Amino acid sequence: MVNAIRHAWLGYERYAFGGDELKPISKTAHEWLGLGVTILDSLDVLHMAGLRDELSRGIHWIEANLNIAENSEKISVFETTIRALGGLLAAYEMLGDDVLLRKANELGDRLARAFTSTSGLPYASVSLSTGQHSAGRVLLAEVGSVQLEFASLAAHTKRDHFRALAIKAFDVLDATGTEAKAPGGRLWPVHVNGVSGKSEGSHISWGGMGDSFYEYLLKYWLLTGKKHDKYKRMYLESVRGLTSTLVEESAGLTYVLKLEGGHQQRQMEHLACFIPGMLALGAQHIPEVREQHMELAEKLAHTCYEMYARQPTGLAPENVVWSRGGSMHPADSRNILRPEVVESIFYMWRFTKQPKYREWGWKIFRSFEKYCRLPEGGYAGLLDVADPRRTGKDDMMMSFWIAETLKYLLMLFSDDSVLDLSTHVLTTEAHPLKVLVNDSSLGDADASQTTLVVESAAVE
Ligand code: DMJ
Repeated sequence: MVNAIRHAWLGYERYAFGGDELKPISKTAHEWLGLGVTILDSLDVLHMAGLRDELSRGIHWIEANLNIAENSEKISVFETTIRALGGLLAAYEMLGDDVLLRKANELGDRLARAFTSTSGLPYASVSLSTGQHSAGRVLLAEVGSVQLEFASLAAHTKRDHFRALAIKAFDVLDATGTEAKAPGGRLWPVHVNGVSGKSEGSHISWGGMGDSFYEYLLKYWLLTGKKHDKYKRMYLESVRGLTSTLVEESAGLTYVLKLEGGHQQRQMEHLACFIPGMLALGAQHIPEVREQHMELAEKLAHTCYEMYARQPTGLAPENVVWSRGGSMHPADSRNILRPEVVESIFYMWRFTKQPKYREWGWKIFRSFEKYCRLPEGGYAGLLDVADPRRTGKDDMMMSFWIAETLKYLLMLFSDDSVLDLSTHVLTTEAHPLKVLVNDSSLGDADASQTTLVVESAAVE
């Protein structure tokens, strides 16, 4: 796995260093955040993989070239938070290099200008130099997946307003949501009015636009030492909504459907395959649902693996549909190197130690090697996973390929000591953040007393 991480990084370094992402076929950079985001996203995994020279070149670039204050385009608050801020914070925790925290603090200050709407929900995009921002509708996953990074930043900088700004979104969203079939179940439409904070429309999805909001309810509760039971409650309500309203079984496969205008869509995105990992993680910490959530996690992990195993390339499409006859077919045949399936396989391995999970992960890795690796450096997504010929690549190496997909694979094939899940929580971009205790939100009188200490033996 270390070889794969090095190969991906060296391709980026050779052709796109300082750009956001590598276009490995045209051998240029793809720009969209203007932050050299592959570098920020990769630091922690370079460290975990022991790639010291590569890591020090990345840090040197940050010191010399990461110019946050001159970044004038409006950029996504969510993507910048999960990839850039999360990457800086996790690397700071691992390496203790002050330059990383200084950059994180500066980035946090500039992103904070997006949290000025009347509802308190962050605007979708903001210019880091001018503070100009977008307006209008926001997405559930975007406003509901910045809380871990901002809470961790608050603890490290002892500036609690970062945490307070981000947590507002959860509190606003707690006043919305729709009832699910089961009593006590709740689901949240993916569109939210940025001004009023109210849900809009009836599009409900645990895939794109919704996904990491649900993940962050659980993970915020874990990150803050399991003391904010409100978020555990919201998490359990959401899983009750999921199980009662969105889970179906067909031809031996359990899957998660979507709702559009009240109608069921039997379509499951690769993105939704984070769910088994999330359920398995939650099950370790919430004894009253352990058995039920682990059972569903196992079934969904199997479906997600089958999304890979049933393709001629051994790689999953972006999404699949279930036909009337009950079988599963690709709907969007691309594979863009996403992590969610190996993410869930990693959690299932950690918590069950069943060898099949390593076998699944290895098969998936071999397929990525066979179809996506480019001889001169880097990896590219596939245009059609049903086409086993070795052409048809998409000329993109997304930053989450190194940050997430290869990191989850590295952890799957390493000893558990590579990352202690009782003292760390992995963000939605797979950046490990230390569990916080004694943060000011826990009722301590003085925010300046905020401390960050490692919580041990948190798994019950
Ligand atoms: C990543 O940036 C994050 O995992 C996000 O939550 C969803 N999309 C990509 C990976 O697919």
